[in-house]
Amino acid sequence: MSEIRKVDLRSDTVTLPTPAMRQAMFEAELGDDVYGEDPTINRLEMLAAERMGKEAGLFVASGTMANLVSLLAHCQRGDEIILGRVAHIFLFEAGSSAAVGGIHPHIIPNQPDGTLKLIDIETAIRAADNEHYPQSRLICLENTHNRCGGAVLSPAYMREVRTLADRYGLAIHLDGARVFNAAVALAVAPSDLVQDVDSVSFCLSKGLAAPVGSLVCGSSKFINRARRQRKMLGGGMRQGGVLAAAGIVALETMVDRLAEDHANARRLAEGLARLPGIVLDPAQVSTNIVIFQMAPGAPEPGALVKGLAKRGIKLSPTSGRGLRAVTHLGIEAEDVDFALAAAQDFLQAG
Ligand code: TLP
Repeated sequence: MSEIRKVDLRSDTVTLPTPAMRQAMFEAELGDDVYGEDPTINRLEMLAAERMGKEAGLFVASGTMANLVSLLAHCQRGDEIILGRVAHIFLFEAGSSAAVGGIHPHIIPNQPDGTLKLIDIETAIRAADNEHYPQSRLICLENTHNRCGGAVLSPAYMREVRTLADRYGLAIHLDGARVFNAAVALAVAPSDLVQDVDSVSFCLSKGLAAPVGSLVCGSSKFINRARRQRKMLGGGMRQGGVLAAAGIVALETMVDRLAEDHANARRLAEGLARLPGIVLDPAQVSTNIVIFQMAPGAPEPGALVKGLAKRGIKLSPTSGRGLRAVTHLGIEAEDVDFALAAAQDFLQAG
């Protein structure tokens, strides 16, 4: 009996470290990071800062921790952050900024392209001299935008938000969990995409395929504050160079191949858009995330997830009638075609 093919499209977080990463982990030079003495972590932090065009970097356990230490380093208790209604920080980080930092989220609509309208941001900014209000402190953006189907924010848009933020004395944090996908899609250096933000977080453990870890980058002063917050959260890394070693391989060798994930996502989107009952505009897919809807009257998203699981394919429901499929290392064009054939089979046969 031939083995059933497995195609896991739930997330790019499911990627496994490459043989080169495992080798680098095995050979990593280590020390105690809480004394600042893990040479591999120090190297990764410098490399990350250099790629982002910032003064310093900080290695943390996850994207969630990267965002949290950033927000804690920017804000005091009672301060307000302005962010999109479907921002990852708002939807999927267990309310950590409020729970841990006493930070008040002020959510405004995300446009389908992941942006926040400048007028909406400006309207959300509080008058600084009115004691009734929390103090507006920070604008949070996300690039690529997860819930907006991997949408890419352009350097020109970032510049506009910077100009607005400067008028009101606000800082900007970018949740750049997938900022390398954005950079590859736009064919620009990541530093060009983040030059107008005060802090950026990005993940090694998504499309870049490292096993664990994220970075925060910003000014040296900001990173010193973030390092203290990381310590407070119990995130000191000790001999974490075993993980950082894989991160260095990720940054040095895994960025350019993200273009393959984008091509496969486009292939998947074009195929899905041709199937009955699926609502999707493939032109909206510019990176590795495909979000689509089941039309009214078509099977429920949960039924499609189950039907595909039986055929060896995993994807995730989002909300309402939505579903998400993510391409990544290990997903080839043939896997996409296999998933499309299975979806067609399910939609025809049930
Ligand atoms: N996103 C995960 C899930 O949490 C939904 C995924 O599968 O996409 N920012 C953004 C934009 C993210 O997409 C994620 C992870 C994070 C932050 C958090 O990263 P981790 O999972 O490392 O805490």
